[in-house]
Amino acid sequence: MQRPVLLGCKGCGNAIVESAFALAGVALDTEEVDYSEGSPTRDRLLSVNPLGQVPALVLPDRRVLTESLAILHYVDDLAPQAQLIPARGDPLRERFYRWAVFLIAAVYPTYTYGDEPAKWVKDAEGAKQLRESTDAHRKRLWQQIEKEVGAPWFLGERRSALDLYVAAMTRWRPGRKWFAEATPKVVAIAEKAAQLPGVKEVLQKHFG
Ligand SMILES: N[C@@H](CCC(=O)N[C@@H](CS)C(=O)NCC(=O)O)C(=O)O
Repeated sequence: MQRPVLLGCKGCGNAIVESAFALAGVALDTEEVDYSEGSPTRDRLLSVNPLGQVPALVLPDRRVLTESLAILHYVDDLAPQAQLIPARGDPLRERFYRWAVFLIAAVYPTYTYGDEPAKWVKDAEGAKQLRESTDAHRKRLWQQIEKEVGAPWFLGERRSALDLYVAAMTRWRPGRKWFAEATPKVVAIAEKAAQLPGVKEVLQKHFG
């Protein structure tokens, strides 16, 4: 049977959805692309996702799914036993969505605009400021999350895909040392999630 193909790059957000596939035991092929301007694989990525972002999933019938949360829904539909998203009627469902969308809509864009700030502003001084302001904003967002998380998982006793976001995103800027000092509860969740079957191997592959 043909498998879905996940376009992504080493250490990128595709690690989150790859972890979900692994945890759910759903077979997947991966394809390495580099989203940078001028890269030899950028045209391929744009042909799948005109936004030029990963993760992007191509289903066996050629339908395309972009956006990590949409892809997680696809996996959750195939394998609800993986406990990625609290089901309808579960009182934790609203909390799940609040914080999943917070991670995607508030935290993730600090990278979109901060990773390569020169793309968005006129000069080097503007780029420096944008990098600094998005880095500082991200720290405030994570500190807000630190006040909200449960234990041992983000939602408390119940595991969810939020733990997979945290496991991958705490490997990004501002770096593990900052997270350990400023957000120890978040890091405890990340470390626990990194031991989940399948997830461990995916994180090892992406982050060493
Ligand atoms: N909202 C998207 C964000 C995806 C995203 O920003 N991915 C980064 C890599 S981790 C990317 O492709 N950056 C390149 C760009 O934005 O041009 C999601 O949740 O999947």
